[in-house]
Amino acid sequence: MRHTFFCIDGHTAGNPVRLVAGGAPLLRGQSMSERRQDFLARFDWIRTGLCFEPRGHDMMSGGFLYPPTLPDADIGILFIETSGCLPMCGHGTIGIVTFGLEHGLIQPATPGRLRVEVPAGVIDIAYETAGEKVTAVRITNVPSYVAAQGIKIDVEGIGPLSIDVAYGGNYYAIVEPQGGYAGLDDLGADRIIALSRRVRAAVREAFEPVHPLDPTIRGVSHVLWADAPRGAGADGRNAVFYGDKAIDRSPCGTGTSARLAHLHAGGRLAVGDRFVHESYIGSRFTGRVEAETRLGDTPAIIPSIEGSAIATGFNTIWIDRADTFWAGFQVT
Ligand code: PYC
Repeated sequence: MRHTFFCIDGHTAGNPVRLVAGGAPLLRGQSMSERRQDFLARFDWIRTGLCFEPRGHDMMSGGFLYPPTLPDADIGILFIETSGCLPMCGHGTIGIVTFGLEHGLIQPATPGRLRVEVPAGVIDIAYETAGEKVTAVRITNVPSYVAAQGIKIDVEGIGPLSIDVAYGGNYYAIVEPQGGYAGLDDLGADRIIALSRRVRAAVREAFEPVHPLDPTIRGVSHVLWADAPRGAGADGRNAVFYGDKAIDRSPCGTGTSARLAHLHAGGRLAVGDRFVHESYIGSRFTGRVEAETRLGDTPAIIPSIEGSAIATGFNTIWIDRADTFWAGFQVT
């Protein structure tokens, strides 16, 4: 049996986004969080088939548009990527919203604004256009907070590290320059990947964060290596590791949100402060601490992230059950 998926492919600040515009499965659930669980239980082969080789690659990431479950939302998004279905994805949202608007798949009630339901909650979008193009997307993200500070681990190849864990839609182990970590250029891409796997495993052994309001969101999934900025006008640089072999080519929307919460908790950013974040390849998002809030009993912030995306083409992908590799594969 052949399953056909009509996709708009592109990238946000260099990281891939595959908007699956046709072929989304019908999902059960009263919220995008419940639909995420249903997708993972019954349709995860669509994610692996579209994200893993031979139809995808180690960094592949994207999502589907759904009607929202909430009356005041314009649209719902379910994210897919190599590591699973993320509760929230910043670069993915910027790409999906851009491609959806440019191709008439999203019809905003108020031009320039969208309310989007994602598994992690509800986010607000403000976007700018020039003619037919969407030129900038600002996400006012879900409440973000610091879950743990000063977790001590000892990692083969880099030595003792002190790690903080922060949430920005996913949970991040944040590594700031210290001891054996002198900065991103000192490590290089191959070592970042090898060390990130060990850092994530060690942090997972030490601590499991659980979202205060949604227990289905738990556990450290990403590692954010923080560094000083490289280019003029930037405030910081990072490399975010996800899946098993990926470094985000964008500055990472949920990673930047977690970093804003982290810097705010440490008194290094105040409400209203902007933070221009560079990615490993030098692309940028502009973050801002919009407000202080609470997530249950936990102090949190509302961060925003702004960036832009480019569509690169249409891609009609078949997953044919007669193909040995119909559900995709990864080489580890
Ligand atoms: O932009 O939030 C993000 C993201 C998560 C994983 C890769 N990018």
